[in-house]
Amino acid sequence: MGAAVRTRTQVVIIGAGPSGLLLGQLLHGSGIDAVILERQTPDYVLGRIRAGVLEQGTVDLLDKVGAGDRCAIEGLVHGGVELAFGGARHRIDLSRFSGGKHVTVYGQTEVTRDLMNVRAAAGCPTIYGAADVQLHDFDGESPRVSYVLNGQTHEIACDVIAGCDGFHGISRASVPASAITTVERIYPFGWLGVLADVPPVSEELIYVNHPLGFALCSMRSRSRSRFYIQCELGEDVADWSDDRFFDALRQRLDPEAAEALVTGPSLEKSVAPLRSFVAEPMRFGRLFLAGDAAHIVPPTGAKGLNVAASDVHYLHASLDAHFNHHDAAALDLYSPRALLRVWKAVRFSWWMTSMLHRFPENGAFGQRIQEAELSYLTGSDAAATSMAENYVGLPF
Ligand code: RFL
Ligand code: PHB
Repeated sequence: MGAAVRTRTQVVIIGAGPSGLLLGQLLHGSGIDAVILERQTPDYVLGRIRAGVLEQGTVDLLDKVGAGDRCAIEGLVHGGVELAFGGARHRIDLSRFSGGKHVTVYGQTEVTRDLMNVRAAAGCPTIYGAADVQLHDFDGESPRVSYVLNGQTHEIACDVIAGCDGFHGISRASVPASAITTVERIYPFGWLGVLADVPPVSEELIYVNHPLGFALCSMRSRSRSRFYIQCELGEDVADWSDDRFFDALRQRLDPEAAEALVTGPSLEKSVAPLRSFVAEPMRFGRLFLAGDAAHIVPPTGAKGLNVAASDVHYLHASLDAHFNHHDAAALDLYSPRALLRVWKAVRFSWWMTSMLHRFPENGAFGQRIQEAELSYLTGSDAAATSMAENYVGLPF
């Protein structure tokens, strides 16, 4: 291997998931140069089926970078969600209890595709297939990032590194253990998810608490559904035929929803573990973490992608003030501002998870307490208001 190819930019962004792509376009809009390094290919990134629910703040950020047109047309606006327990469904009127707000159902795959397209149209550089990404000297004023592409080593000098490389990325792992505090809760179950080209069970999402375990009927469009059921940790998808999955789902639904469930061949089937995780602080010298690189929430509150978007909003604000307004204190503001909102999303996601899943160790008492909480939530304006303002998204 010959000498490294050396270049320079203002910000190196590691990871071309939604966090990295959104940050890249916000920086572009502020005239700040950035290069994105992504380990995988574009098709691999687009193949991950994940989030489905966008807060208005996330939609506004997509609009701001010019990536919101398709979401405005194809996104499904939902003013409520349904909670099912004790064999019946109850609607939480999100709009009524949040002063007229709503969420938009639009898949993460499509968010990523739209961001990729605006980035390509703007001619901004993303390097896919970047192997062996390494972060250097971010404790000083002149950080560098090296990577290998097609056998050639490259090195980019920069002012700031943005670690947007997800939970298993290299950025957080590069921070000395003595400089970082992490807290974690691993839940004793996972979600088995299926994507299928069948119409949704209902107009809105149905979150189900059932003695057999949690279930969720979500959607991507009027003809494509996304379903989840609570499963054992380490469950092998190979053991779950489509028939077995839909039978287990149907058992957890109320009679009307079970009747409305249309089944069809799965387009995708996967198991996800459930975890709450926060790394603090979110800044180490000239390295800033955003999105899943810094924190994970269980998907029950639909918060992961949305809190990634608010991180990116705060990080962009700090970088804009630093580069364009020479504000010496701006970089210090990022981590404390972002963490305030992160912890509220962590709390809400933990609460939704605790209320809706079967925890074997809590037994019959735990199940009855959950049903009492759901009954209170669906019968009290005060409780419904608290859920609604969190579900539609706290302000940022
Ligand atoms: P991502 O999406 O993981 O992207 C990180 C990118 O970094 C790349 N990478 C590297 N690149 C270079 N060098 C390295 N060493 C690298 N290591 C990693 C990766 O290839 C990848 O492309 O993180 P990001 O951008 O922070 O985005 C976070 C969201 O993906 C995540 O929070 C959500 O998907 C969470 N989530 C949900 N969030 C919601 O807001 N609403 C939902 O309804 C929702 N549902 C979900 C979810 C996550 C789920 N799973 C599978 C975890 C449902 C599920 C089942
Ligand atoms: C999804 O559609 O994938 C989805 C929706 C709501 C959640 C989690 C996932 O809480």
